[in-house]
Amino acid sequence: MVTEHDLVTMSQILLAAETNVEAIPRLTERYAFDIEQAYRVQAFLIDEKIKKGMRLAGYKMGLTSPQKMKQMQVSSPVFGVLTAETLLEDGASLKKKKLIHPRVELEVAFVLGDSITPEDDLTPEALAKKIAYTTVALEIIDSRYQDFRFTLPDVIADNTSAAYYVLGSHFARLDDMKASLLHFGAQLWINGTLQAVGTPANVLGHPLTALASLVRQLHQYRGETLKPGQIVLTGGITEAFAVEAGDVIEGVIDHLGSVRIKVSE
Ligand code: OOG
Ligand code: MG
Repeated sequence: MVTEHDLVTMSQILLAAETNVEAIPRLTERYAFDIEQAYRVQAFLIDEKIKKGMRLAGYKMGLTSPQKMKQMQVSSPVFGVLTAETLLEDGASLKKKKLIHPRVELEVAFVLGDSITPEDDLTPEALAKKIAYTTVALEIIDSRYQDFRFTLPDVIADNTSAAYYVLGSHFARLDDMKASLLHFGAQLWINGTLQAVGTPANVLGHPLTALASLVRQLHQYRGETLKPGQIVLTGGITEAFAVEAGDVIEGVIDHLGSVRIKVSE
């Protein structure tokens, strides 16, 4: 059994891996810990970042599509924390050497207009009313584990591989749209080549279902609720792709616009 002290040590090992840009062996090879304890490690890690001056911007859901679950061999949706400091501007350049083995994902992002608690009606219809804006996002993930391989507790402890994220510059209102998000097409382009296609429906049947899952898990593992203005990434629509210096990556979702990032050395 792991002690409280072990959980803090694990968060420090993960933070050092991130700072030193150096992959580490999976923590589950050294410590036996469960999902609840993994979320405690994640919380210690985030507390440390907040102490250093970073600010909470929202949350990310991960492993919410069959495409991602299959690629990572982990089949439970998980959540992580987004900081304001890791939000890149649309069109920005990402320095590859700051990361271990970055991959890019195409996602739907929500900006909340209202708070959301587990007592609220969490059906997609009710949740849609609590969304201020919806846009397309790219997430840059970077597992701190060797070979980008992990078990469920490992990836939760590692803040679900969060590194950077970019939001599109077009903010759509779901209720202004005639068509349903579920019928929109999504495309990921790398260097002008269509790398993958999908639809927001890949994400647990509806990205708003991923939001509902976040509300429940956040309450269960953190005792927290969502607040207006927070950003929520709902999880990769397709599998993730390795990024290389020189790449120009563009995500497009019908009616939500596009988002772009350049990768430098
Ligand atoms: C875990 C994070 C997954 C997503 O969108 O599915 C994730 C990983 O695959 O490294 O962010
Ligand atoms: Mg993601």
